Amino acid sequence: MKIDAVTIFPEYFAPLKLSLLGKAQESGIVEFGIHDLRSFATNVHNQVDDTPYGGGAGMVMMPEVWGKALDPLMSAQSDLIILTPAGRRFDQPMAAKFSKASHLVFACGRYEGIDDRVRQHYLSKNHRVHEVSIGDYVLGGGEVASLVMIEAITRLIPGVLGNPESLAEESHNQEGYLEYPSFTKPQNWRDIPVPEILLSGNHGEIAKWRAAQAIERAKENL
Ligand code: 6GU
Repeated sequence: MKIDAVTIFPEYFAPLKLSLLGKAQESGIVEFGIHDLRSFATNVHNQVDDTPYGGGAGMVMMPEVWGKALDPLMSAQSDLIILTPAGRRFDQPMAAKFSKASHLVFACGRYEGIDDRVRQHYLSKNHRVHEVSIGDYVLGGGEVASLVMIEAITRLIPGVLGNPESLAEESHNQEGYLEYPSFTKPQNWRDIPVPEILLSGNHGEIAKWRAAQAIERAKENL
């Protein structure tokens, strides 16, 4: 999979070198391209935003610079993801769908967002365009949201996780991300023992107990 991101803060994407994502890149399963939006600015001050038509607070990112950045990236294989708190909420099923894509382009908005004609233009050229949010809170920009999405998506690509069984087990529960509580050594820690059932070796009963615990935990965290 190829993943491109366009941003005025390329340094935000330094963590892509680490851990799972770093290894996935080294092994050639994913390839990242990080592009500095400002390098596509056309005016002398490298300005990428301007005041909104119709008035109001904040600044809006200008379409011309976004067009220049995105045109060379977009092809028939591309899904354009525009990060915005007004977008559709990112979840595990969406991550699973994007993990089957061949090319993702993340457009990281800052300020009050990107001139809407950028979205309209790529839609009109028959590209797949998605406005996505990662949750009901407002971030300073789409960079961190992109990182969240990239991590959730790439770990679902075959070969990225060292142990494919962890993926298989996750998708066992229909939600795909409901989890039971986990325990490891020692058997007793600060007077808290590991639940007896987990030491029983009875895999049928353990599976039942874990399913019940997962539901209990989900209720508590509602
Ligand atoms: Cl994608 N962008 C911004 N700026 N804030 C957010 C978000 C995205 N998702 C949740 N909050």
